[in-house]
Amino acid sequence: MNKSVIAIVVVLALSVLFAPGCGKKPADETGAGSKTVIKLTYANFPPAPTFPCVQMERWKEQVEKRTGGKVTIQTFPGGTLLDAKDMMDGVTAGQADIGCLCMAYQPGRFTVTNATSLPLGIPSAKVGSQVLWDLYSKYKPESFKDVKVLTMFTTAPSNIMSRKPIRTLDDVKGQDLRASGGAAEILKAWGANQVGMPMSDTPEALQKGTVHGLFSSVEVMKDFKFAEQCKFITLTDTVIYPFAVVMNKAKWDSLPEDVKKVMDDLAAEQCLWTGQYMDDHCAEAVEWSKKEQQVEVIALSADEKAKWDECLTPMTTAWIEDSTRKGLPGAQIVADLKTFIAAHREN
Ligand code: DTR
Repeated sequence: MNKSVIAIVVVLALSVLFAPGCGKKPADETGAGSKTVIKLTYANFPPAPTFPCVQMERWKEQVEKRTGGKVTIQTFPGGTLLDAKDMMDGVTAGQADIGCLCMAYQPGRFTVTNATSLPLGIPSAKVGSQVLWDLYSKYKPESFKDVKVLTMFTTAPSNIMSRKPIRTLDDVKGQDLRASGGAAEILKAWGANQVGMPMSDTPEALQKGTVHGLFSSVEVMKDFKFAEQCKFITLTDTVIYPFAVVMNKAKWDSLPEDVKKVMDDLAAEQCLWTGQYMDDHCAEAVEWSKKEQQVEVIALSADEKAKWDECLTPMTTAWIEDSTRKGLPGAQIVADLKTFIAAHREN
């Protein structure tokens, strides 16, 4: 090899070695032209058309837009990356950068935020989501210390969807109905035979006849086509289910300040957006169920509703006692919840 060839080889080797960022980039960052793109993964447990995934796509779109393409997010609906009960631990361990979890599926783990599932009269997902966010912001519970919380939201209040009509408290007794967390406690208080499982397992349970109905927000009548099997909705308008979107702590710490700001600024807005979407979608799903699936919507008379509500009165007192035993300010949490509900109800 003559000297000039050797010189060219050396120059080429050096230029590769000292190319910007070469050999130092984390595995999830790629150079797009002169710009470094941060790639994040986002896991979710239910199927793509359902509301937790609709809000996930909206968050992704907003973050990508507001960071001017600096961040791209790959979404994994349907439990393809993490499923319902593995979400928190999976994100903490870094199996996904971001994950969406339903806190009601792990009642003992998220005691403070699951207090939103007490029968305190949250009237809508919009109010519920803001109340949950206020509660989280005030108490910053221990259960979230290993992750960054990106947003929170709730479902709309739950109603009973069933194969058989449920018109009275007597009708609900002994019915095999599916629910989780605070909603499960409410079903038990009414005397139903409560069966616990995440929403993602419910289509199969209904199909196989393991359960004859469920207790949830009613948008699932359309999104999961439960209206094909459950021809009755009994309006109880009771309990909401709280959700959280969390990010791996180390991943969060590695993000540039401007990206963190975009995500922080989006937190409360996303919570409100999801609540509003949820309420609108529930109304639409009920209309669809009546029109397309001949579903009957059963409204309880005031006298009948009073009987149902009476069964729930001891629950809040019991929760306060239990949480106080665990060292939490139970009575204060309930008082705060009532204040937040009243404040957001008026907006
Ligand atoms: N009501 C809760 C949470 C929930 C409501 N709609 C969906 C759709 C997809 C997943 C979860 C949920 C529940 O019954 O599990």
